[in-house]
Amino acid sequence: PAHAAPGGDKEVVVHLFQWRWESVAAECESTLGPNGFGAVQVSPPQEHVVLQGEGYPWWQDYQPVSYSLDDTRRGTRADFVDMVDRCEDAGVRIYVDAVLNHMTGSGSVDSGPGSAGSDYTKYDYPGIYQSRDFHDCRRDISDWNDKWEVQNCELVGLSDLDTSSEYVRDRLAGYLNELIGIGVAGFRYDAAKHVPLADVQAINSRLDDVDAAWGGGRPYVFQEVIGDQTIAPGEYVPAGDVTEFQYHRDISNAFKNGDIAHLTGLGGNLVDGEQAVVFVANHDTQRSHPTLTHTDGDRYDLAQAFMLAHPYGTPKIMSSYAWSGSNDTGPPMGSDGETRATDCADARWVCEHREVAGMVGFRNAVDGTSIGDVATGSSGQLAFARGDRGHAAFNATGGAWSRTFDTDLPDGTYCDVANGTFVDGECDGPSYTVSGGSFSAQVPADGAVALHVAAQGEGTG
Ligand code: LAG
Ligand code: CA
Repeated sequence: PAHAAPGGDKEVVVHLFQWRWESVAAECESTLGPNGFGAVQVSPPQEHVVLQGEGYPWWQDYQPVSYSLDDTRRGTRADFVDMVDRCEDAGVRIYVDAVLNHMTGSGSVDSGPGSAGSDYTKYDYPGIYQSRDFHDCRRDISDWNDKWEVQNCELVGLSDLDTSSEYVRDRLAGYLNELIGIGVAGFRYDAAKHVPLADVQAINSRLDDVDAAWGGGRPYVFQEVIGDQTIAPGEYVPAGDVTEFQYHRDISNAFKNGDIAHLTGLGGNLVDGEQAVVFVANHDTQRSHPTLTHTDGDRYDLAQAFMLAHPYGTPKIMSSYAWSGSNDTGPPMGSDGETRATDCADARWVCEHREVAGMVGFRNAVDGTSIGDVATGSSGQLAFARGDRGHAAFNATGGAWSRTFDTDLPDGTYCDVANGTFVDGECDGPSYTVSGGSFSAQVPADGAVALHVAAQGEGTG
């Protein structure tokens, strides 16, 4: 293929939004590796603007000042390198959120220094880019039906790189290759539809192969393409996987409305699952289209669990911090805007990926199977087999769902990984017995039950 598949037999990605590098490393060791997560999407690691007058918003990161990794609000270059190494030792890849389309806009500070001390003004980044490296359309995109404007004018006023230039392509690829040299295994291309496909492909063609630890092949690339009437996500498939926003809308609405019984087949109009990165919510939709987010509690966790159990796409789990008031509010931070270490016991860090950690093993164990026996109750209830390797039931209603499910699972005692984890042979959730091709379960209100062949044994929960 033109591009790599996600992490081998472990494809689940978690977005540890705004986490410090040392906190990501600790999470790889304590939780992500042991539960079988394949990769972490980390927030942009390049030097960014520092907007004290705007309260150090989270979106500082999306305004690059240089490609220095020396000092972001999440740590130093040494911290970043240490994170990549420690996650690799835990079997977890790092995917970097790569901002390729633009540099800075305007804000409370229109000129430097950036987070690592570099001087800049809009269209002038000494030693990196000067005015001639930016597109000439120096105004906001106004007509979103005009593809030329979408790709050549400015996205929310951000200086738009002339990605048709060989120099700019070399610069961008140089940044990505430095990351690959450190051991980064893949990238999310931010705002990919604002970069012409040919330019994305020209950048891809300059990339090195990944570290031997990850098989030495092509880096995994997934592109953020918010499809609309002008640009369909499928257009970017030749350059890598694409984010499937229609899936996000369908799934979050279905779970919000308790209307999930029809979801085995999903809807039409989705890109091929082999090329789709899927999610219930991301850091933008949880702010701008908060259909179903961590603030919805169990119902949202249930949707993320369903996504992990259903075979379509490469699942990306969101891990958020809590905020109130303005959507600009940054993560827990010190008075200088430096992000604090994550503490999942502190309610300011939501850590919702931990609520579905057991389901990651389910996804890994049923790899290669399709949906088998389907059972429904009310419109809010759905259960399905994944071949003879797994069986899961989802209940998006306010009352328990009790029934006996026909299954192809072999006889035995299974850990319920929707309500616990299975690590090193230890099940800390409840367990169920399959006998003669069926099991009986009481699926909790706004909850699930999930059994798979790689998690067998008596539970303690
Ligand atoms: C993305 N994907 O295409 C990111 O997922 C999204 O979070 C980024 O927007 C966007 N593209 C640009 O990389 C975020 C915030 C914006 C913010 C922007 C730049 O959602 O609100 O814009 O990052 O920091 C901010 C202000 C704007 C202002 C702009 C330029 O909110 O009002 O015009 O900065 O100064
Ligand atoms: Ca552009």
